[in-house]
Amino acid sequence: MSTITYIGLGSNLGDSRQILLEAVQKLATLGSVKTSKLYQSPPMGPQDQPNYLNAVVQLETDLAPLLLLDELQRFEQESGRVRLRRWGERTLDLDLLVYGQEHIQNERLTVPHAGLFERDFVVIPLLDLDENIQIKAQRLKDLPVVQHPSLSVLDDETWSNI
Ligand code: PH2
Ligand code: MG
Ligand code: MG
Repeated sequence: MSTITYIGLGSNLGDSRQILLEAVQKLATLGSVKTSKLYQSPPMGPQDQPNYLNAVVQLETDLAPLLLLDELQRFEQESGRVRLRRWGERTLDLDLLVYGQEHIQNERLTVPHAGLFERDFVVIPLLDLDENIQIKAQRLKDLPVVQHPSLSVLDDETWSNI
């Protein structure tokens, strides 16, 4: 039985657009994917780091949550992941945001992702994929971050060619 999941993609080191493109192609080996628009977003956390490219992928997959997490971490490593500091610059970040309706809390994983509701670079791309999406009974389009987003669209849904 397959599950609808959402994966957050971020990069602000290296050729970020190419890195995210390759990440989408790898995610497509795990199930069927749809991509949000591609965004440029000012850094949350330390301000002395480059802007991020951000997007969200909807992935319908048969993988169980921790097996999916293993794959995401493998893809991060394969991209030559560099992570210099907490909330700091990185080559590729793949965050498991949502896994069906499940609430998961263990030493490796918190799903739905903590802090999701405050991050415009996650909420706005999620709304591209499902304008009526609800997480923990919260309609994302009603969230305050939707009113004054700080991110800008770099490209429409066709950026990944998927
Ligand atoms: N990721 C971080 C820290 N800060 N800022 C933006 N705009 N986008 C991100 O994806 C991001 C961030 C660590 O994962
Ligand atoms: Mg992250
Ligand atoms: Mg992460």
